[in-house]
Amino acid sequence: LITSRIVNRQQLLAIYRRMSLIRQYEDYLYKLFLQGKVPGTLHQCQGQEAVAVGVCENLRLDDVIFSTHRPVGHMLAKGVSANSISAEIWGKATGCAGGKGGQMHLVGASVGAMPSNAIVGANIPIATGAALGFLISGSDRVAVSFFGDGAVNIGAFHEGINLAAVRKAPVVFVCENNLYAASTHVSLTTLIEDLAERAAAYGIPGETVDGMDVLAVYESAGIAIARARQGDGPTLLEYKTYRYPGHSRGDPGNYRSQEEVAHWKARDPIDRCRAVLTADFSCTTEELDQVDDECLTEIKQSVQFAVESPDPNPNEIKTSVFKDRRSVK
Ligand SMILES: Cc1ncc(C[n+]2csc(CCOP(=O)(O)OP(=O)(O)O)c2C)c(N)n1
Repeated sequence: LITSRIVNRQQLLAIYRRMSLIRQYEDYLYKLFLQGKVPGTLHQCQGQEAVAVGVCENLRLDDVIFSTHRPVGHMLAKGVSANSISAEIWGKATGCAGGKGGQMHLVGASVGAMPSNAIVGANIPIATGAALGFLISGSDRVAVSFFGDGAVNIGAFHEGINLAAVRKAPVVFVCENNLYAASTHVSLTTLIEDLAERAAAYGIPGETVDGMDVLAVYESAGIAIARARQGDGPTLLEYKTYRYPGHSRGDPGNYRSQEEVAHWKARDPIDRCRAVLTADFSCTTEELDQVDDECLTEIKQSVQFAVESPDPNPNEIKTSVFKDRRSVK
C-alpha cells in the first residue's frame, strides 16, 4: 500500500482525530456565534485542516510554530487544549492568554505554540529569529511559520526568508494559499500561480503541494522539517487549500462563486482521510463516527469550561503588558 509507506493505521487515525477536532470546533463555535453567544468575531479555518495537522504531526513538542489571525487549527494541531482556547475566546482568566488576547491571539508556549500574530506576514522574521536562536544555541529544534497568500508581498516575507536562507536557519515557511486575502483574489496581487517558485529567489527549495490531501502535506512537510533539523536550512512550502467560510464572521464570502466553493468542498480533506482509513486500513464508519463524537464532547466541555470560568482580575490589567522602561517610575 502506498499509504502505509507514509503512515501506519494509528498515525492516520491520530491525524484524522486532530482534523475532526478542528473542523467540529470551528463549526460548533460558528453555531454559537449565530446564537450571539460568542464574544468578538472569529476567523475560521474550515477546509484548511490538512495543512495545520499534516505539518504539526511532524513536529516535536519542543519545536515551535508561529500562527496568524486564523490560529485555531494551528493551535489545536500543535496540542493546545480546547479548554484554554475556548476560555481565551470568552475572555476568561483561564484562557491561554489570560483572557487578554481573544481569538486572534492564541498561545500555548508549553507545547511550542508561540503567540499568534494578526499582523499579516509579521511572524515570518519572528520565526526566523527563533530558528537562529536554536542554531546559535546548538539545539536541533525547528521553527515553523504559517502564513497566507496575502503575506507573500509583505516586506517581512522577503527579509525573513532571505535572512533564514543565508544563515541556514532551521525554519520551514508554510504558505496556506487559500486563494484569497480577505476578498482579494491572489491573481490580483501576484502574477505567478505557484507561490513556492519564490523560493528560487532566495536559493532555497520550494514545493507546491495539494493542501487538501493530508498525506501529501504530511510527507512534504516531513522532508522540509527533517532538512531544517539536520542543518540544511529553510524550505518554502505552498499548500493549495481553501477556507470554506468567509474571511471573518461578518463576511458571507460573496466574491466567490458557488461553483468554486463546491469544487473545493468536493476535495474535502477530512472526507478524503476517512476514505483512505476505510480503504487502506479497514476502519469502519462506526469507529470513525466515534472519534467524531469524542471530539465533539471535548469541544462542548471546553465551552462549558469557558462559560463557567472566572473573568480576569481587573487589578491584573497591566500585568504581561509591555512597559516602556523610560516611563516607569
Ligand atoms: C499588515 C497587515 N495588513 C492588513 C491587515 C488586515 N488583514 C487581516 S487578515 C487579512 C487578509 C490576509 O489574507 P491571507 O494572508 O491570505 O490569510 P487568510 O486570511 O487567507 O488566512 C488582512 C488584509 C493586517 N492584519 N495586517
